[in-house]
Formats: sequence, C-alpha cells, structure tokens
Amino acid sequence: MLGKYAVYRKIIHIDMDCFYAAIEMRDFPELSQKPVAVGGDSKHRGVIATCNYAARKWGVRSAMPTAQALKLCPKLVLQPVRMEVYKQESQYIRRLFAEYTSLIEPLSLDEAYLDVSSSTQCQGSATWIAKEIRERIFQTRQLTASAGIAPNKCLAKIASDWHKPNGQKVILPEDIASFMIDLPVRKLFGVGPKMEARLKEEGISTCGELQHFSVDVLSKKFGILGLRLYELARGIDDRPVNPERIRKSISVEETFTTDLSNLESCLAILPRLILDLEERIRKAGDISSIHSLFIKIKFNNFQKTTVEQVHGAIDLNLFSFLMKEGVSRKNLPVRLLGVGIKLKPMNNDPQLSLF
Ligand code: DCP
Ligand code: MG
Repeated sequence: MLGKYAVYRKIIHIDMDCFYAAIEMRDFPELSQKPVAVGGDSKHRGVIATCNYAARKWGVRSAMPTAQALKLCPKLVLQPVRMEVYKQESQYIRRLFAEYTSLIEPLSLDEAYLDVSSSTQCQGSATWIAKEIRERIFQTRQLTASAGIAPNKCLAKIASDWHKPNGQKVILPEDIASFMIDLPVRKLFGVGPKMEARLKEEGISTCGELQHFSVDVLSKKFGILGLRLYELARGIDDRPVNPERIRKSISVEETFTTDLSNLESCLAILPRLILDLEERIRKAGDISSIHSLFIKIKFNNFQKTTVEQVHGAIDLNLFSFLMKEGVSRKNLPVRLLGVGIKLKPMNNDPQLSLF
C-alpha cells in the first residue's frame, strides 16, 4: 500500500473513436450520415477493419467478414483501407501528445498511454490535460477521441472505454476500491474470453468476487497469472508507461483442454491459429514488415520447442512445415500450440521522428 505522503501517478489512456472510419467520414463528408465500414472487398473474402457507430447499430463489428457485414447492413458503405493516411493522422496526434509529456507508449495507431505525472500544463491536472488534448485533436484534425484518467495503465484503459465515443472518465485513487467491486473480470488487462470462462467455473465474474481468493489460491490455480489477477482485482498495476517499447514479434497461442495426440490434429488447428494471428497483425496496424515465421509447441511433459524460418509473409505451407519439424522433435502429445511472426526492425518509427 502507498503511504500517506506517497504520490500517485497520473496516467491518461487515449483511444480515437472508430479511427479509420472517422477519417473516411471526415475526408468524404457525404458519408457522414451513412453506415460506413473500412475493410476488404467481400468478393475477395475481405474483413472489416472497423466501422462507424451507425454501422455498429446494425451489428457490424471489427474482424467480421465483409460478406456477413453486408448481410446485416445492406446499405453499408465499404471504404478501402488507406493505411498511409491513417499512419499520418497517428503521427499528428502523437506529436500533440509530445507537447505534454515525453512518456508516451503507443499501443496501436489510435491508442496510447501518457504519463503526465510531471506535466505542468493545466496546473498539472490530468483531467484537464486529457480534455485539452481531445479538444485540440478535434480542432486540428476534426476527429474525436476518448480518454481515461487514472493512477495506472489498467484503470486508465478501462476508463477510456467508459464514456466512448467522445467522452472521458476519471478514476481517482480514493475511488478505486468501490470502482473495483462490480467491475466484470473481463475488463482486466490480460483476461480474455478463455480466462473469463475459467474464472466463471470458479464462480468469479466480478473483481469483487475475485478479491475473496487469496494470492496463494490464485497462484496455485493460475500460476504466475494468479498474482497478477490478485493485484488487478484490487486496481493495482505498477507497469510503467514505456516509451521505448517497440514491438518485435506478434503471436497467438492456444492451450488445449485435451492434449493433441498426433501431427494431424496439430495441423488441423493451424488454419484457425493463423486466422487469429492475422487478426492480431491487423489490429497492431503500424507493424514493420515480417522478418520470419515461427511456431511454438509445449508437449505434455511441459517441454517447449520453437521452430523459426526467415520468410516475409504469412504462409500456411511454411507453418505446416515448421509444425512437422517441431512435433517430430519429441513425438509426445501436445498441450499448447502457438504461431507467430518476428518483425524487421523499424526504421520509420513515429516515436523516433518525434524527438
Ligand atoms: N483495427 C483493425 N482490425 C481490428 C481492429 C482494429 O484493422 N480487428 C483498426 C481499425 C480501427 C483501429 O485499428 O479503426 C483502432 O482500433 P480500435 O479497437 O480502437 O477501434 P476503433 O477506433 O475503430 O473504434 P472505437 O471507437 O471502439 O475505439
Ligand atoms: Mg479506437
């Protein structure tokens, strides 16, 4: 616990509202009253990158096949992805952030953490800084953003979603305890649908319920994740805002409830894992190009192996080849499979061009 005189950090999480779609509506005002999505053509089995709020009313969502989106919303206007334009907007916004702090950690093109603990603007009020940044983004770029303001990253991110679109929410240190009680566990950093289901089996769906479990019990049940859950359930998150963070790889993995007994069943899982990986890559937005592909295997004796090969694109055949090689190293049942890409080092990182 922090003592009486301890100083809390002031973290802002900013997330642009329906980012790619908002840029399309700004640049093509005739679209502004229509349901709009950005993504690939249904003829080429494209998927939706994002859509505006009018389209969301019809059930259209990110990562949905475009064909399905058009069925849900026949009047949907589909715009092609203009990645260069989105990247440029992202740089404008990051430059604006840099006027307030040098501690900026971008998460994707449209999202960043700012540590404004030492900022002097707006009399040091993080709430007013967030408001001013959002106003300036709107004035200069005609785009809206939402913000969360809290003493740490996990809470700031939860808060930025609270009054979306075009809103902000503050979580003060003294309000954390009551805020956590009813907060669903799925809102916590690192709790995805699978972890949510596992917690549900234990009768846990809110952070208040999670707080009833001791750190020992949680560690036994969930390993190192258990300690993190114990802290996050109490609104504790000491991760610093890390401006150096540069993504070096992107991967997805799955642990199976029943071990996969042979190579064929491992290969059968691959297409699904690759789809998940592609989704992650799309979401990351500003990645540099692919350096290599790798697969990861954990056998039922908990031994791990990875196989990697230099290759510049996602390729099912190559992943299958790597999988064969990996599985043959032990020939044991498999409890976890992962697929991933390593990235070439960035040479046009917006962070670098800022300073
Ligand atoms: N994106 C993507 N594929 C995904 C998810 C997102 O290409 N599966 C892209 C398009 C989004 C941008 O990343 O505009 C930012 O993602 P967000 O999750 O922040 O979504 P939006 O900004 O579009 O909407 P929101 O208003 O919910 O933040
Ligand atoms: Mg967004």
